[in-house]
Amino acid sequence: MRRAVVSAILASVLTGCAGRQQSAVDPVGPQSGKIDTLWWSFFWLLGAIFIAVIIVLLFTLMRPRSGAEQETIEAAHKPSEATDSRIRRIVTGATIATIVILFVLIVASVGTGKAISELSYKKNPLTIEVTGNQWWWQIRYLNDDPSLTVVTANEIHIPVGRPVQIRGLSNDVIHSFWVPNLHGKRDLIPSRTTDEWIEADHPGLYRGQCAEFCGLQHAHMSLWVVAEPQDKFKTWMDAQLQPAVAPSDPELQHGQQVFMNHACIFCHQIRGTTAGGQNAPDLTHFGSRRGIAANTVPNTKGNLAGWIVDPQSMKPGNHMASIVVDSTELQPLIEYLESLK
Ligand code: HEC
Ligand SMILES: [Cu+2]
Repeated sequence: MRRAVVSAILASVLTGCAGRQQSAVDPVGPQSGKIDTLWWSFFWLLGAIFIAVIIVLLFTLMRPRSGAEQETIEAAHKPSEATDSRIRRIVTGATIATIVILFVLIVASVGTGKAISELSYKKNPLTIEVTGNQWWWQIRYLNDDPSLTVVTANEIHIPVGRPVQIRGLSNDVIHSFWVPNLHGKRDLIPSRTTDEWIEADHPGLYRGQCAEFCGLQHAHMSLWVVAEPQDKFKTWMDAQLQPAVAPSDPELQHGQQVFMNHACIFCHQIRGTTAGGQNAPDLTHFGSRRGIAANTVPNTKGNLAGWIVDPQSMKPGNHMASIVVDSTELQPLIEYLESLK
């Protein structure tokens, strides 16, 4: 109860969002559960010490003193034999207690780190490669069969109750993958892979963000983890494996042509079309995603229009070029991109 109240206060201090509170003290998986236990043991132990110190301090300051006890400065500097040995006992005791407590904390901390890294499951894990880019996340579901590899951006779907191996990479600078409800921070380092394991015990929407300052738009580099039951996850996966549907509606066909006739194709890929750019978010199923530009804004037609017309005003410094799209061509382009479910 007490714990729930403190949790709620801490969580409400953190960002409010559509999903579950983004909070390290609201764990939904075994890894974050262990981190949460460690956090609370530090909190209660160190909190108790702090309160004990304050009580002793107040007690000393407010202790009534008899007139005889008012020592002169000289007397204070020359304590009697008895006082001297008492002080020595107290200081020795406090030093030993401090060392023991610090040792206990180190053991708890190292133990938790070890326990988390040993959760490297062998039973049927799902491997997802997460690549940090200034300032968006590329997500690839790896498969031995390349035709079953799924590429998406800024939104990771995982099945509930199944261990997931996150294989972290970076294309430019050091980023840090952090979904507090699921795990601690993990740096993504250029030309190195870092692995971590996550698992969600409950379905839900968990927000994550880059936790290592990575340049101008670091604060707009967030992601969603969508944990869903196995059957829903499979439906999503099957849809993602499909190439983009060829539009039959004339307006959507027009929109597709607009995309293909502009420089969009040099950066973005839409599988099933000739757009094969590899240095920007894959748009094959863009319409099914929740956000635009690493969730800087929700994915709505209005926001998409704003993004295409002037990406630099929405997310200054980001690496999407401002492309002039004729006003008559904008609407079909938006309709087309949003139809890519
Ligand atoms: C120079 C490369 C480049 C060109 C050309 C380009 N983009 Fe982008 N685009 C990007 C990058 C990089 C991002 C990610 C920006 C970020 O989130 O920081 C992006 C993001 C997007 C997104 C949001 C994707 C998501 O999942 O968040 C859409 C939609 C988009 N671009 C559409 C277009 C359209 C339409 C065109 C052509 C009119 C275009 N882009 C041209 C590089 C480019
Ligand atoms: Cu980053």
